Parts: sequence; structure tokens; C-alpha cells
Amino acid sequence: MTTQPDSLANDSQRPTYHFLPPANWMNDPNGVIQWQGRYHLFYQYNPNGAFWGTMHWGHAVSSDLVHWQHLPVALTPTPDGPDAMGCFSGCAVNHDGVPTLIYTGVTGKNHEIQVQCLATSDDGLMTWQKLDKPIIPAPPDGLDAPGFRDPYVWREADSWYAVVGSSIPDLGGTVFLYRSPDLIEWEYLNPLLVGDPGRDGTMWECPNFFALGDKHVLIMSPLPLRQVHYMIGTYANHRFTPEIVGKLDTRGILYAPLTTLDEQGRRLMWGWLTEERSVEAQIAAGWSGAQSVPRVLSLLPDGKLGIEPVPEIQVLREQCYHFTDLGVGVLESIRGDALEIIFEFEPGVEKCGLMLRRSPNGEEQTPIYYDPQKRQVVVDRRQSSADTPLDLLEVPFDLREGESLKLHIFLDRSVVEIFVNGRATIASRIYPSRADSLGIGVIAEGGAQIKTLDVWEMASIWT
Ligand code: DQQ
Repeated sequence: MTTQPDSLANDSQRPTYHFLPPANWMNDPNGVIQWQGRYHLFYQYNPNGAFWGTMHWGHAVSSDLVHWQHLPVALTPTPDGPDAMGCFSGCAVNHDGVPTLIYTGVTGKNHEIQVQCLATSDDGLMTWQKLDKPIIPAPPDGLDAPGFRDPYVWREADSWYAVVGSSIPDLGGTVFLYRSPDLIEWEYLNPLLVGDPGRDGTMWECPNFFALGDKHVLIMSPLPLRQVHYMIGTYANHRFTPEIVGKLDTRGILYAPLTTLDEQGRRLMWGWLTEERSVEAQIAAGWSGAQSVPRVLSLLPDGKLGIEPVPEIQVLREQCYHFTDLGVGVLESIRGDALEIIFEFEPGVEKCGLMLRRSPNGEEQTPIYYDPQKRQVVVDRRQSSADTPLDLLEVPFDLREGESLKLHIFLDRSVVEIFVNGRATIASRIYPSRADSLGIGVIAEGGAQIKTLDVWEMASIWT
């Protein structure tokens, strides 16, 4: 319904095929659900500017996971209500045909009073009616939990279950497990799991808990680390025992992801792509935050987590450039800041990768490459912008015996998302200042064998 204001139309940092609101601030994805074939995406939204505060739930809908239509704000804080200071993150479920949002309402000067709330819709997810009382009004008895938020709800044969992200002082980050017959009355069971504070931080935001293959997966965003961790393991007797522990987007900018099971049985995930420029620059720009391209999660044969972009995104591909026989240097035929790229090669003994957003004189450029000696994928942002240079992202990645490297890159103006061999991802930001920083180049040192390079110009999702 609301369209982007003209003032943002020519902003060269603003992504064109990653979802974002018409203007202002967005953070976590919330309540993603497929309803009667259409995907609904809600998100933490501040209608008052491009800064965090007065959290509402923004709302958009899509028939194809790619093109989105903005809808009116779904949740607004109710003065004197349990969410007077903000409608924080949560999820959406289908309760016997009734669309239901379960979210954290906050009050208190520092948003310290956190309770779980519920809202339903009777007009096809357009408007929402809140219960006037919280459904879970406080953390479990006797547990003075600092932080009690971001409910994630699912159905098991007998009942509804929910985890709420929290912390047990002196022990570590946790998710509290609850059970309910009707989504209104909730019984506290036990912590699903308490983490190792040295490894997993001390407070867990935005938990997701779901079956994947014959395992269960817990994803959470631990504070103070501001990373995303996942654990794959076994769920029995209301306890979760992790067997494999990993990180999503190590050192990247993806945070607070949310997953949903769609009608095809796919476990889809979106994550908030945070900004890496100053608060002042975000406010001046009039917008902040984007959502990752939707990803499909799977369990790989070795038991680890597989992560791929949804294939639907290919509908945005326009002009294609295909290369098999490539030398080193700038590719004169391609220029662009909204591209999908698939680059496959056998690494040699030195770096191999691409240079993106390169200005003709090389003043600005962002090399992205695999370093076989350090066994890292590197995003070198030290020269990505003349006015907003960033650091070097070095992400450990081990190639298996005989495996070649596939860098699948989504470049969308200030957003760079990289999928590595379908099992690791790095999301990053760059803010080139020059209008001509559009070039692409190949980096291949020390005997690397380039197999193929495919580049597509990408259409906007708003046309
Ligand atoms: N963002 C929300 C919280 C959540 C945090 C507030 C994670 O519900 O814990 O905007 O980014």
C-alpha cells in the first residue's frame, strides 16, 4: 500500500531486490508465515525515523517470495497496555484457521518489563485485535531473568509449545519451554537448554526451534556476542541435546533470523541485515536495515546445516554474462551494483576470487576471495568506500578433499550476501561513494583453475 517516497528513489546505497520498508527503520523479521498460498513478512519497524525505537510490526505480502507489497502496520504499541513501550519480536501461527501473532510487549523506562502477548486477525491478516492481558505475564517463578522475549511457537501432537529467549543469572543464555492447550493458558516446563556462557553468550534473543530431517535445530542470537548460533541435536522429554554447534554468518551483519515452514515443506529463513555506517548517516538517509534474501535450510549428509538462497529469486535475473575461459583482470563487459554472481574455481596455492564495485581508477573496490593458505573466505572492505571504509572480514572455511569452491554472491548496492558451497554464508555491507564504482574484476593467483563465472543483472523487486 505505502510506496517508497521519491526522496529515496535515487539513493545509490538503497538495495533494490532485498526487502525493506518504504522508509525509516527496520530490524528483526517477525511472524513470517505462508497463509493461503501467500507469504506474509512482518518486521520490527519504527515509523518515526531511521533509528531504533517505538517498535511496531511492519507488514508485507508476497505471492512468489520475491516481489512484495507493503501493507498497513500490523501492531502498534497500545498506550497503557502491556506493549505500551513497544511490540518486540515474535512469530505467527495458524490456530485452527485463525491467524495469530505471539510477540513480546514491553513497558518500563528501559523496556525491562517484558511479557508475551497475543493478537488475532479476522479479516485475512490485514488488521489485528490484541488480547488486553499478556498470555505469559512474567518469567518462571523464582527466576530473576534479565530479558524475557521473542516467543517462538509450534504445534506438537498434543499441544502448543513455545520457547522464550532469556538468561539464567550465573548460568548462561537459555530458552524457557512452555506448553499450552489453546495459546492462552501457558504452563512452564523447564529450560529447553542452558548454553555455555563462554561460547554462547549470556542472553539469547530470537530463538527458533524446529525439526529438520531426523534432527532438531535451535537457532538463537546470543548477547553480548551479536552473532547467530545454531545447534543441531536431539529433542526428547522436553530437553534438547546439541550434537553439532555452529555459527551463521560468522562476523557478518545478519542478526535475529526467523524461520518458517512453507506449504512445500521447506524451512525458510530471513535475517535482519544490519547497517555498518554511523547512526547519523542512517538518520540522514531516511532508512535503515534490509532483510536477507530468503534462504532454505536443510540437513546435509554429514549432519551439518545446508543454506541456499530460494530458487524463486532467479526470476529477477535479466542480462546474463557467462564465461568459461577467463584471465585475471577487469571484465570490461560488465558493470553493475545489482548483480547475482556464481563463480566456481579450483583454488591453487594463492588467492582466487572477484573484485566488486571497482571504480575505473581502482580507488574504490571490494575484493572477495578464498585464501587457501589461511583457509578463509575474505571480504576486504578496506577500500570499499572512500568515505566509509570498513574492515577485513575473514571467515574460516574448510574445503573437503577434491572439492572446488563456489561463491554465490548477491550484490545489491550496499548489501553483499555470499553463499559458500551451500554450507556457509557471509552477509556484509559496503558503501561505495563514487557513482562509477561499478566494475568487476577477477583475482586468480598461484595456479587457481577457473571453471565458470556467471553474472546476471538483477531486476528490482518493486517494479
Ligand atoms: N530486537 C527486538 C527484540 C529482540 C531484538 C527489539 C533482537 O525483541 O530481542 O527490536 O534484535
